[in-house]
Amino acid sequence: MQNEDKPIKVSKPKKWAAGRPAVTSSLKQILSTAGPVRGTKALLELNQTDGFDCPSCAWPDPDDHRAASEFCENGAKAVASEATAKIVDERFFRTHSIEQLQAESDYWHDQQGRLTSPMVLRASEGATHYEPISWDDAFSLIAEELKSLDHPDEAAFYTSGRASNEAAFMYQLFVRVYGTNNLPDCSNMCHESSGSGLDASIGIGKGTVSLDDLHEADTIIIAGQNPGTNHPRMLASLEKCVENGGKVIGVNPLVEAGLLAFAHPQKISGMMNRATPLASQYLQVKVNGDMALFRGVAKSIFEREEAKPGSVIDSKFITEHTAGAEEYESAVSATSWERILGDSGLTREDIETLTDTVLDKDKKLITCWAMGITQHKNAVDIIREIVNVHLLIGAIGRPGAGLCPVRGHSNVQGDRTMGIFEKLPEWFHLSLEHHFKFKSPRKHGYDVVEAIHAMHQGDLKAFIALGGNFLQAAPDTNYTEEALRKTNLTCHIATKLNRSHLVTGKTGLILPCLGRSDRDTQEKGDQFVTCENSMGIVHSSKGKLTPNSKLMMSEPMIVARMAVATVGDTETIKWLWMVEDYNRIRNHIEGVIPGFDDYNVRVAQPGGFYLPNAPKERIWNTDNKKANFNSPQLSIFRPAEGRLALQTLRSHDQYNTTIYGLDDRYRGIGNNRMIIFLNPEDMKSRGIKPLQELKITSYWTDGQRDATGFKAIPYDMPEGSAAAYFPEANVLVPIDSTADISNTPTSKGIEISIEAI
Ligand SMILES: Nc1nc2c(c(=O)[nH]1)N[C@H]1C(S)=C(S)[C@@H](COP(=O)(O)OP(=O)(O)OC[C@H]3O[C@@H](n4cnc5c(=O)[nH]c(N)nc54)[C@H](O)[C@@H]3O)O[C@H]1N2
Ligand SMILES: Nc1nc2c(c(=O)[nH]1)N[C@H]1C(S)=C(S)[C@@H](COP(=O)(O)OP(=O)(O)OC[C@H]3O[C@@H](n4cnc5c(=O)[nH]c(N)nc54)[C@H](O)[C@@H]3O)O[C@H]1N2
Ligand SMILES: [Mo]
Repeated sequence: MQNEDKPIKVSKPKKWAAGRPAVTSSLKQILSTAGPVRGTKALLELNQTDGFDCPSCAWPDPDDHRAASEFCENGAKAVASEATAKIVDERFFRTHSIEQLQAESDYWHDQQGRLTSPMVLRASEGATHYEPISWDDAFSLIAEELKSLDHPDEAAFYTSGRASNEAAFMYQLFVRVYGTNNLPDCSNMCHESSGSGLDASIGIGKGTVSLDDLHEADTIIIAGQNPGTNHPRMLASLEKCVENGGKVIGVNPLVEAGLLAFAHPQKISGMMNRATPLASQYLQVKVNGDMALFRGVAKSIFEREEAKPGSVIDSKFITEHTAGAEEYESAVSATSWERILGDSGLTREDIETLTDTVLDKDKKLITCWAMGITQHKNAVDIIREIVNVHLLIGAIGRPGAGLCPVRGHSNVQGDRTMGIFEKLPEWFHLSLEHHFKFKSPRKHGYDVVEAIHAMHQGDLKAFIALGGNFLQAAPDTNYTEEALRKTNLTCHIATKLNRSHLVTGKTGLILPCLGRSDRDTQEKGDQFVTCENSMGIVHSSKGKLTPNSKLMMSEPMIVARMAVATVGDTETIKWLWMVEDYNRIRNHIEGVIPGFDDYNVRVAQPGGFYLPNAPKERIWNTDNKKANFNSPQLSIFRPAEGRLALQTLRSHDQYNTTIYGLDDRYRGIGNNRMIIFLNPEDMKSRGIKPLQELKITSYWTDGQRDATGFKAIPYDMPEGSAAAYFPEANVLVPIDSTADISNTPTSKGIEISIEAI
């Protein structure tokens, strides 16, 4: 479905990332999509202190020196996609039926341009096309539906991580005043496991390092993350670390070009394609072999300490700051080397070499991770095992050392800080109640997977989404589609057309909103919004481009209008007054959430400000006020005999469900997304030839799921593993296959078999 007619091209995977090809690719994309004038203006404003924040990933900008081109290839693609001059307007919907739109690919959808008018699909009345609707009527329709429900818990309010702090704060406030905590968000499918694991271990669900720490680290381990594609600006920090004498270690079943070497596109040497080697050691773990690897490092550390007491472990730190070290030591000694090597797929030498590096110099260790860790059944335990290793050597809360979950969406961390959370902590409810004088509901809401089930069972009747592409991002596409169709109302606040807009409840609404790059003018003049990046820095973002249509509305305004129509103003909450000047929203945020003192003053400073982060000061806000070791038995996802472990990942030409192109340049794939990477031996033993078309079957306790049309690509990866692209492979992810504790779909650990067709 995602392919154009051109034949698939397969070439050798690349050995380095960025350089001139990245610059050429960004320019090509921005010129063809946004045009020279709009495109150049957009790029010049991107990530400048007075410009707008890149809508792509959450990697921070340098605190001090920013190049005139402080963006990466994939940031440029994201901006090009948003800044396009093409529009999807009333005429577009008049000439394209839902059926026609459904037959088109996600790639085609994104290419059509920006949504510019509010539209309604009256599906239950047999409508075949979206029709125009006025903003007033759209808000009345939403309010009528929400007010007609038996209970506010029959509605759910999804958020994708691009929403600004201001939009997110208003949204969660509206939802709680309305009376529910049904606030599922993309985080539930993303770093929820990091939040759960880190909260239990160190008392905060966020990372503990800054860019300076990365630059001065002795060792940076990068596990389950592909920064060359998904956080390209991170490569500049890794290069700095290496130039300063640090080492980078890659942990990944696939050899990812961006971890091998980097040609800095803002340096002359980089533009000459001269690349700095990055990873000094590359560990091709088995899919889900990471917990065993980190346990192996811990075992080696204990053994070395025993051989030379007092030389390896940071006993002072452990005594002063941690709990559970003894249990952990027993758990580690009860784990055999045989098990560690079997589960990780690595050799003893691999693990000893890694331990040498970790213990070298001042033991300034940083571990970075992303979806290759968080989207597994035992994700929370893997993350806590990573923390265990850091605690053993005191590699947290000191310069150059700490934990670095690398967040995805550009403001996903900020949205959670603002209260987009179905399990909001009690202090936050109390603070909202104190500040706004209303009764905040306490019953926990649905997360993403629970919301899908609730829709399926008829318990959720209205689904409103502040951004995102719920249908394509969620697991088990067919089941999710059935669920969405059972609702009365689906409503998407969106910038671009996507497949979720085509699978509606009885009535479907599309509300076109401004994006990051668009100028946002309200009653008191042009506004800026604020975002929090992966390192807890809150900074401003001001759109500069003229919006494609006067009909488009800002997200805070859409939320305010929805709230006015549904719950109305109260003594303390004046919705429209708040959006006249976003400083007023920020004043309310300051009144509710700690760490935002003098918000408007501090965020006006170039670069913004850091939110407080207790573990950086070695303060642990856990129940026992200690950093906690976690001592479970080793766990691993192991498919049955003859089956494979499938992980679903991103190509170089996509932003989650938004497909910018059909190539995956670093992995050597051109013109096609319907592929499955396989180990050559696994192919041989099954008699599968390169490019042969396969049927993939996934297995779960509730039965099997099939997907067809995936071409086999032999690739350097451990036996027993397979990889296919998200979202095409989401049909295979069973709805109930989720991580323990965090309930995140196990998008990186799916049991499959393959068969030639
Ligand atoms: N250009 C671009 N940028 C993005 C995004 C995008 O789609 N495009 N998405 C954004 C979002 S929301 C997110 S969350 C991040 C995602 O950033 P990543 O987490 O880097 O994204 P994935 O492609 O899912 O990559 C997962 C990596 O983990 C590896 N992996 C899979 N299973 C395992 C395992 O068991 N162990 C180990 N060690 N590795 C494993 C895969 O081989 C792959 O390299 O990027 C953000 N930035
Ligand atoms: N199998 C599998 N599934 C996965 C993953 C995986 O690795 N494998 N990754 C998961 C992860 S990490 C994530 S974060 C989720 C992503 O889930 P989502 O965040 O729901 O998906 P996106 O593709 O980022 O959403 C893209 C849509 O957002 C809208 N949009 C873009 N910018 C804006 C804006 O500024 N405002 C508004 N209102 N709308 C905007 C556009 O209409 C666009 O079509 O997917 C998850 N699903
Ligand atoms: Mo994500």
